[in-house]
Order: sequence, then structure tokens, then C-alpha cells
Amino acid sequence: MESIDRMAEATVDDALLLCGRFQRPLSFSLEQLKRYESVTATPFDLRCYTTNRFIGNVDAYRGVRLTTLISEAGLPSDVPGEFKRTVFIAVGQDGYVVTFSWHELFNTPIGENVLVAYECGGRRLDADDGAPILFSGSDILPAPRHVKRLARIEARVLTPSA
Ligand SMILES: Nc1nc2c(c(=O)[nH]1)N[C@H]1C(S)=C(S)[C@@H](COP(=O)(O)O)O[C@H]1N2
Ligand SMILES: [Mo]
Repeated sequence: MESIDRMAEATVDDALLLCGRFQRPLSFSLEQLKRYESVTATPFDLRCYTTNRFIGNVDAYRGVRLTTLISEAGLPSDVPGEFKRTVFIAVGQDGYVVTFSWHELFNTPIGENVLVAYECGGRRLDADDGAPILFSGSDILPAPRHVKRLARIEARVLTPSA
């Protein structure tokens, strides 16, 4: 029932979609994201990787770990070890794309600080503020993987090209 309810809400404007190689594609509204265990990040400076431009100080984000959402959608288990070859493509509503690997998220400390944020400095973020915002709190220069208006997470399994 729970997953049927979710799919019924898949058309909500601020919904985040998990699609591709998951056991069950899921859609999360901002309100649904708040039902999961939350993590509060440390404030950080937002700086562009390409130009080193200082964009601003970002207060403490609160949100759900990306790994929590991925585990909820489930990775396929039919092919042994396939999950370790999975990459996750995070796409903004404007088509902006960043990548994460399964190892990075589940097998390094980086994954513990990759959040889908819905609150900043104790204040709720709405769609007008760019929510949901995906960010990777352990990155050296955080702006590239600070994705405003996150629309979907696509799971793809990589294979060698030759
Ligand atoms: N949705 C979305 N998020 C994005 C980007 C983008 O083009 N689209 N650019 C990233 C990069 S490379 C930078 S430097 C910052 C720019 O932040 P600003 O738009 O607040 O200056 O946003 C990051 N997040
Ligand atoms: Mo950037």
C-alpha cells in the first residue's frame, strides 16, 4: 500500500524520483522525505570548483541521507555483485547532472554526508528556496555537488566497454 500511495503522489511538483536500476522506483515529496531519519550537517562555504568563486556561507542543512533513499528503493540482487557496479546520477530540474558511485556512497565516509536537504539553519526550505537540495558535505569544493531543485536520482549499472 505504501508504495502505491507514493506513486500516486509522483506528479507532485517538488517530488524527487528514484528511477532506473532499482527494485522499485519511488517518488518522495518534501513532506515524505521528512519521515525518514534525519541528519544535520555542519555549516560550510559554498565555492565553485571551476572558478573558485566564493558563493556564500551555508548554514546547517538538515535532511535525509541519499543512502537511506537508495536503500528504500532497493538495489537489484539477481546478478551477484552487480550493486557494486552501480552509479547514481543526480539530475536537477534544469538538467544539471552530478555523479556518485555505489562505493563512494556505501563504502567510504563520503556517503555519510551526502544529504537531500529540506531545512537550513532550522528554517524549512520550500521549492522556492531550491528544495530539495542535494549536497555532498565532504567534498573539497562543495558547489558542483550542491544540486538545487533536485528532480531525480537515476541508478545505472556500468559494464566494461570492451
Ligand atoms: N540545479 C543546479 N544546481 C547547481 C548548478 C546548476 O547549474 N544547476 N550549478 C552548480 C555550480 S557548478 C555552482 S558554482 C553553483 C552556483 O550557485 P549559484 O547559482 O547560487 O551561484 O550551483 C551548483 N548547483
Ligand atoms: Mo561551479
